[in-house]
Amino acid sequence: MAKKSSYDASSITVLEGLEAVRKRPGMYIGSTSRKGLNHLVYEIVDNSVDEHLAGYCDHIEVVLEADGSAYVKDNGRGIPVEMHEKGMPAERLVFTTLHAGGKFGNDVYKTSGGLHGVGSSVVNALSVWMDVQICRDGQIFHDRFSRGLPDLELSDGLLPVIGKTKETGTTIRFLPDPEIFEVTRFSATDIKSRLHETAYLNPSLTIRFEDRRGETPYAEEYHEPDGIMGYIRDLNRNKEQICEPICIKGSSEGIEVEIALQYVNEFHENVLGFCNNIYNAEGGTHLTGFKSAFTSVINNYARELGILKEKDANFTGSDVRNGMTAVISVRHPDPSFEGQTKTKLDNQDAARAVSKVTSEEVVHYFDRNLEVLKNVLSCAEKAAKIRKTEERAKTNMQAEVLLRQQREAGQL
Ligand code: TSJ
Repeated sequence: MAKKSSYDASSITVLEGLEAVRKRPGMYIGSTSRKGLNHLVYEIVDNSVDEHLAGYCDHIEVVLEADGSAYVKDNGRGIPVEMHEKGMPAERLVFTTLHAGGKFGNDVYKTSGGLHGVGSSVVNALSVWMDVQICRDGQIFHDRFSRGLPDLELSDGLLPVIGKTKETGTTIRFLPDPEIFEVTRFSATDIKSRLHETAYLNPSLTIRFEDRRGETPYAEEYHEPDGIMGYIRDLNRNKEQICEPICIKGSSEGIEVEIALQYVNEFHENVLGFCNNIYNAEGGTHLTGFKSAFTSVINNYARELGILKEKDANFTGSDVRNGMTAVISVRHPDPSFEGQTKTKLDNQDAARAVSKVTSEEVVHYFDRNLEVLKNVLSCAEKAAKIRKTEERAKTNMQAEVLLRQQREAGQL
């Protein structure tokens, strides 16, 4: 019988790492609810998106299988399989070491957010099994794990080859562990929505989704060559549009900024922020930078055009964003997050970069599109009028309450 090699220092580290993840899964994936379960898929997909951002992958396939497992397949270069200095193939390091991502001397790696940057080893630790196929150098390499631990003995530290191929790419299959998760059924709705979002943010990527759990398989493909402009168009699809969508781009301090916005006939704003492809539910510095710059640009125009007179107060931020749908997407080399769910961008340089790009490019656009500017200004005027009426009503109400209180107290 082939004996497992005795535990050396590196396998003890692996065991400790896996144990920590399985003991406190919430620390690594947020929760063990359906949300945490879906996160396993996002975490794996984000690795393929990173490969896309590095310039080597334009197709990703995500499949939910009838047995409760999922697989993610890409046409990238394939995870490196050669022996690493730690005494195992690079691929094994990726799946058994926490924070192993980005250790291949490839700077572009990890441009996408990754789930709190924890990586595929966490998904591995929280799966009953994980199966890896890598197409590279004309060969198909295979590896397999159970609850994070390698199943296969390697000879000379080489991964087994199970076939030949002309293709390159990575396929990861995994079955989430029911010992860990409260529910083990992925939400197709949530996963589809996230994949579609990823497609909007990566215009040259195609993502195919398939759900094989039902009686008849269901498949859908996401490819959004218009990027965040297409996102805005679809968010506003069934709404009355007040102006054409506006798209601005630029970069500053090494931060790339892309903004798409459009006004619709509604009395609220919908401003979404993304950093390195990850949605920032709690907003952050990119949104504050955009909002302050946009507000001051609009106020400057309003004064120039005499819409605001000398005696008038400025429009407020929410006046100028009344009816606005916007997507603010930044690429930051070293993002940091704060907040309850760590989804609030915290970098001050992002605020400066977005503010600079917004001031310059929005002015550039409106100077050439006065009709759009007029529509935007009339949205702001309408909002300001309503706000002032409400403020007056509130003041009147407070005065009435005060009067009544004084009357009842016998003071009047
Ligand atoms: F993380 C993961 F293992 F879960 C995973 C990684 C899952 C999936 C579906 C795909 C991937 C992945 C990794 N796709 N493509 C890559 N690429 C690399 O890891 C890679 C390939 C080549 C080189 C190189 O410098 O030659 C460097 C890297 C990081």
